[in-house]
Amino acid sequence: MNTKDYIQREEKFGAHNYHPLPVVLDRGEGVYVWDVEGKRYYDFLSAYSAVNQGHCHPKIVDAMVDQAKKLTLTSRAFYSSPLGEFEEYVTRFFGYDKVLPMNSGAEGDETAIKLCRKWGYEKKGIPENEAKIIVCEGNFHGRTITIISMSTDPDSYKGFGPYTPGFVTIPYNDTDALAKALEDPNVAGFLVEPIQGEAGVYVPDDGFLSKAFDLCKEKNVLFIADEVQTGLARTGKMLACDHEGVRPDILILGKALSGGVYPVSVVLADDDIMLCIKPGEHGSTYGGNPIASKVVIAALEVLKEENLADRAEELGEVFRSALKKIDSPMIELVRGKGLLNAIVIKPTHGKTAWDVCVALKENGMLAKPTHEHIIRFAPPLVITEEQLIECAAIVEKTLQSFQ
Ligand code: IF1
Repeated sequence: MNTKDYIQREEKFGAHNYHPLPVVLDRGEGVYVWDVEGKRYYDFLSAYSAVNQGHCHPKIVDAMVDQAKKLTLTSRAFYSSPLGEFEEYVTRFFGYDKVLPMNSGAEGDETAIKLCRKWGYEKKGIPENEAKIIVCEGNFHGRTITIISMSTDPDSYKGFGPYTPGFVTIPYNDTDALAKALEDPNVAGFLVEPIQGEAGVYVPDDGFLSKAFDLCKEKNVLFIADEVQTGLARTGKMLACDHEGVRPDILILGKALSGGVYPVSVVLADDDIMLCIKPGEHGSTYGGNPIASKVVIAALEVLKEENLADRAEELGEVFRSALKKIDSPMIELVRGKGLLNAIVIKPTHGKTAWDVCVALKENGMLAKPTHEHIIRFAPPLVITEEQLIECAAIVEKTLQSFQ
């Protein structure tokens, strides 16, 4: 079978809920992936920042395999030996009283929304069913009905109504609009991405996060950070909020929490918030399972041992300055933080970001457009400076091939 055969089989038997680049991946190691024809690529998507530690990191894979041979799933009807170890490790790692483990990032956001509403009723005294959560235009927090009810992107919400009520939308990076929205006494929380990934690596002004946090505290509103994509060393700090010294009241993590080997998400909060959810009020069959518990400990250890946040900080500067040196009319601008970067493409001769990504693939580099004119570049954080420079040269060669 060749690439075309694999694609045709997926087309025939799989739902058409994606439009992948025409490449069929078969193996991954570190910053590289290989397709079914044996061609090697630099992975500049990292499964949307789930593979920060590099593909198939041996330490994380070993943790998964070892636990998988012993005990994989108990459900939360019983205690299990790895769960407490994971809970202690993760809460100490991020400095919170408690952790609530789930599976996907969307489940992490849904959990945070339930937790925030419950806190609003029990602790802030908001009238039952009146709690509101402020969100930003251009947000992406997942694909469930409640989460798309917050979305301002028709591609996310059109055709899936009716929608969950209780969300107020303000422009991103706008603390005046936030201050105004916070005047409503029924607001329980402000849910925000420290950098908007899907919106095209939209980095807010310096000070936005800390100002927003202060405004929320003035009005007894929970600051909820969705760090599913920006967290875990990706932006040059362990959390993107760390750039401004902001400690979210509720922290949502996913993706690289498991180094891309297993779906795990968590919500972290202190007791006065977390204990608003009582036994039997929330959970999931796989939430906090033994494999997830061991995998997360290994994945977080790798981030620390390999100093991946500092690497992302340093190499991000190198990469952005290399991209800014590229002489191409197609590059409108370069933006990002750490190793979460993007270029905004000015369509030239009718060529779009998609065309550029197909050409990059031909040149041995995988990236994906977000919206029609932005290309996100997010390699595994284990990439070396030499490899990064080589990839910037691939971007230059590819863009110049369009002239
Ligand atoms: C797909 C986008 C990125 C996220 C933030 C929660 C979630 C995500 C900030 C939900 C997930 C993924 C979903 C993935 C593509 C990717 C994505 F293009 F969809 F928007 F990264 F920008 N919060 N983002 O970025 O986590 O439930 O997916 O585990 O294929 O839909 P999830």
